[in-house]
Amino acid sequence: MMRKYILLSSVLATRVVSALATRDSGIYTGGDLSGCGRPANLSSALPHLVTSSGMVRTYTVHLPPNYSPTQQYLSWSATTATPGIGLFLEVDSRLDESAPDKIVVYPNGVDQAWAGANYSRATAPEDLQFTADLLADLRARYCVDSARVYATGMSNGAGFLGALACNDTVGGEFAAFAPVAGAYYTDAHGPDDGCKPARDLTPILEFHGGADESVFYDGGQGEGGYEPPIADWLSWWAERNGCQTPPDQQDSFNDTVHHLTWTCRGAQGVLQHYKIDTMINTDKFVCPTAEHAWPSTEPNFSQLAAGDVLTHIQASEIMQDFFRNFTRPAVSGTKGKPTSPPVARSSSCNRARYLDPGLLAAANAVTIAALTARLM
Ligand SMILES: *[C@@H]1O[C@H](CO)[C@@H](O)[C@H](O)[C@H]1NC(C)=O
Ligand SMILES: *[C@@H]1O[C@H](CO)[C@@H](O)[C@H](O)[C@H]1NC(C)=O
Ligand SMILES: *[C@@H]1O[C@H](CO)[C@@H](O)[C@H](O)[C@H]1NC(C)=O
Ligand SMILES: *[C@@H]1O[C@H](CO)[C@@H](O)[C@H](O)[C@H]1NC(C)=O
Ligand SMILES: *[C@@H]1O[C@H](CO)[C@@H](O)[C@H](O)[C@H]1NC(C)=O
Ligand SMILES: CC(=O)N[C@H]1CO[C@H](CO)[C@@H](O)[C@@H]1O
Repeated sequence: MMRKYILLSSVLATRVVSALATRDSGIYTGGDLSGCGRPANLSSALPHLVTSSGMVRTYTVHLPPNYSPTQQYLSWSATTATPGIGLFLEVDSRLDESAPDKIVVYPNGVDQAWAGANYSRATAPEDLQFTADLLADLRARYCVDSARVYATGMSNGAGFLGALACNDTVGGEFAAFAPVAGAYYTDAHGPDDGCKPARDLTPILEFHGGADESVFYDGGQGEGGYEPPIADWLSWWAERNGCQTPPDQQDSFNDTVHHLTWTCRGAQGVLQHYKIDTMINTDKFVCPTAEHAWPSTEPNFSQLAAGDVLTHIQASEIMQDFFRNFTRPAVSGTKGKPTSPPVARSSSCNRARYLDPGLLAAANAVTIAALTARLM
């Protein structure tokens, strides 16, 4: 595993050097390394506590099984769907398996929700500050490569990534974003709607079900307020990133999966999108048309909750390839100049399913099983 990681990082390093040959700034090297050299308790599955904006916030961490405190690791931060319990997404997305050589972090939302929705208890400034405080805490505990910190999330958690990508301080800590089925409440009114990305290229990969009945593909009044149409939200990011339009489009699986790729300021694939017309390729059960799920070729919790079974694509794998292509550039000299290529109607059925105590209990049982497996 470690050997594989080193190989990967040297491949990345090679690519980084050649991509940067024409720029006067290298990759970001200013990260806090105080957690390096500090032994970690590999058997602890307890959440970490962080006081942020006067609240005690929590997050759990999945370390690589052979974590070495002297090795700098990539880190993924995964914000959850409603209910915003980090472990729910951990089991659901199987990120720990998809990214076994990474530190994967699962922050918990306040009252199980992330900022932006009208049902969220934390405000966007509070959740942004929590993200900053969490990163500081993480770097003090573990050995984190600050040039390679990424964010993913689902639903309400993915919507919060929309706010994060629009933030020029803590948002700038992330090299790339991969929201799944996001409800972008905080970025819903056009390209200049207070969005201040940290750099002139913000790598984003969005996955969305075309028939999502919880966070509508075509936007409108959602469960937590007005949601922008996904095509509009993508067009705003295309504008912010200086992308060529229209994007390249590839249709697959009998024209049910559509992959859009934009070239932005000369860099290919900075903005990408998968529209999945139907999240179902076998049986339907439970609640037949919710389509609000983490795309996976193997059944999982959000699919079960949405009444879906299998999708044609595996989002966790695709986002890993995407993240691998991007590294956070150096702090100076990246904003406002031409860049070289980047481094590297709500369904009550669905909502009810998410909150169904039986399903939650099942999820908790799976979570406990996963944790037990990890302790062994
Ligand atoms: C590691 O974590 C486990 C489980 O939380 C705990 O029982 C154990 O005491 C911890 N070990 C150390 C050395 O802190
Ligand atoms: C970005 O987030 C920080 C919290 O870390 C906050 O203080 C700042 O106001 C935010 N900036 C924008 C443009 O939202
Ligand atoms: C949140 O917004 C939705 C959609 O606009 C609305 O139906 C709902 O009543 C709002 N809820 C609260 C608590 O404001
Ligand atoms: C496309 O549809 C045909 C006929 O329904 C089916 O046999 C085939 O397996 C489908 N291909 C894919 C990739 O889904
Ligand atoms: C990552 O970059 C490689 C090389 O440029 C490219 O072939 C691949 O499609 C990219 N992957 C993603 C998910 O963008
Ligand atoms: C609820 C559910 O189906 N969870 C599954 C998610 O995927 C993992 C790995 O395949 C399964 O072990 C879980 O049971």
